[in-house]
Amino acid sequence: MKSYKLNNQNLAKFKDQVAVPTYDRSQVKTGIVHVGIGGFHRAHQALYTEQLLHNPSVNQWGICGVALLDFDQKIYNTLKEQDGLYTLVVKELDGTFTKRIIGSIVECLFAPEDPSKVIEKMASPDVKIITLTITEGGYNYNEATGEFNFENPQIQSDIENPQAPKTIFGYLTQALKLRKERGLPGITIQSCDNIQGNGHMTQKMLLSYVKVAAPELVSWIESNVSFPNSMVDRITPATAPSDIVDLKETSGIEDAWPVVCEPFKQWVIEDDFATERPAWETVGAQFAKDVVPYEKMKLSLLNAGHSVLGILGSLLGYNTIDEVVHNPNISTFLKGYMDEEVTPTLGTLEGVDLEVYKQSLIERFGNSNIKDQLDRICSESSAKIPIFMLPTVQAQLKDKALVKRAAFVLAAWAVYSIGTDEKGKELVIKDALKSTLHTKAQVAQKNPTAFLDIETVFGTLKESAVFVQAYKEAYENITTHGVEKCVIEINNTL
Ligand code: CS2
Repeated sequence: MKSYKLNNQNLAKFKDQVAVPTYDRSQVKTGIVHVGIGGFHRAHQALYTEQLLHNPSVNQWGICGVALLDFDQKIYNTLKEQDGLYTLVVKELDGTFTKRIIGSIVECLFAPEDPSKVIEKMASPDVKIITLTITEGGYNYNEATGEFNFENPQIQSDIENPQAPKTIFGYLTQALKLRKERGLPGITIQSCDNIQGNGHMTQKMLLSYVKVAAPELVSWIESNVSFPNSMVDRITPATAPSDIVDLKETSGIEDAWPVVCEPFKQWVIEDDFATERPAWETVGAQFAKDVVPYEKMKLSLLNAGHSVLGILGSLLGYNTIDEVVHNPNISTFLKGYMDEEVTPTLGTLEGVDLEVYKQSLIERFGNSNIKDQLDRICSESSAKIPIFMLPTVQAQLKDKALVKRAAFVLAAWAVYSIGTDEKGKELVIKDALKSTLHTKAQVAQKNPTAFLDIETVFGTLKESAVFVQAYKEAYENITTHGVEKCVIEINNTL
């Protein structure tokens, strides 16, 4: 099949192959600045917004995608080259692929190249919402103190050089300063990261920073900026080189960075916007008064479920989530974890059938077309575990209830952090705390609880004698018998 580069000029060539934007992109104004244009944003919010822009009366909600870190240069260059266009490939359960070219990212900025452009854009009167996918670690939260981490050298640099920020907190502060000085209306800052109370977290962290960096701004923010919580969901594995080739060969689209994802998607947003907001509910999102229960359910079942499968599966030598969940011993273990250690902490969730939800997760994890890599799941575990798993452990400990499976997974993480799987193959570990995890994991070989000393991850968990006992037992068992035998034993006895 003849193929063409994906860009504005060639867009019409693809319309017989896949869905393309049929609205006039040149007429779309930027109403949203989004920071963090990775796969998840492009599979989720940018798609909802794409669908919205097909409504002829909507042209004010185009997205300006901001690449914040040096590391993000590649996606910036790609999107710039492609006029912001990219292909979303949904890998259906039956093995077919549904493809669609997305045009909702109408502008792109690379922050390290020119910070002032990003600050000006965030301060533009047309921009009503700044959305974020900056990852769990991006919020600069210290698990040990429960506070903002002022020790971070980048934060110190932002305080000293406010005009050339490096972190999201520096950018937001400068932009809000301009908005206040120019007498502009308030703005909404909406987190789309996997964090319990992600809006509250953004608000708390930003205000902590502003109190030190620009105290005169605090009361303006308190009265003019809103921080809605939201629950976001769509499994989006990393794009594989074969996805790029496949798209070119089957649809004639030369896209340097398409996004692949599962069919399921969900977005529940707290209806708390400072000014106008897009009618995302017309394209499948839900607006709710209180999203906290939905967030809790999703983080502690889906995301924690991923971590369980990722850590155990990596030690067993698997590569993708579907492979692990198709091992019946592991899926029974996961089901036990969900039913006996997570469900009791969730209370009643109005309008949600938890049994159906848990079953649907096992099915989604089992989608063998999307090949969700364990390396992706286990990356940055030091930021994920405290959010996905530890609140559940703490709640269970408080109720004097079961923590055995969670303790087992955390002990397995300590073994994983040594750096090789059970067959001796090296593990690819990507984590901001990689060297600390590794050092503690090595000490843990003689003294297993040394791993729990990492306070920024575990907080005060090691003070629980009940937990420590379960963890130590699990550690000994894993290193003596291997993960699978232990899992079978737990499945048979609990
Ligand atoms: C995953 C998430 O990163 C992870 O550990 O659990 O990226 C997950 O795929 C998404 O949150 C799904 O909505």
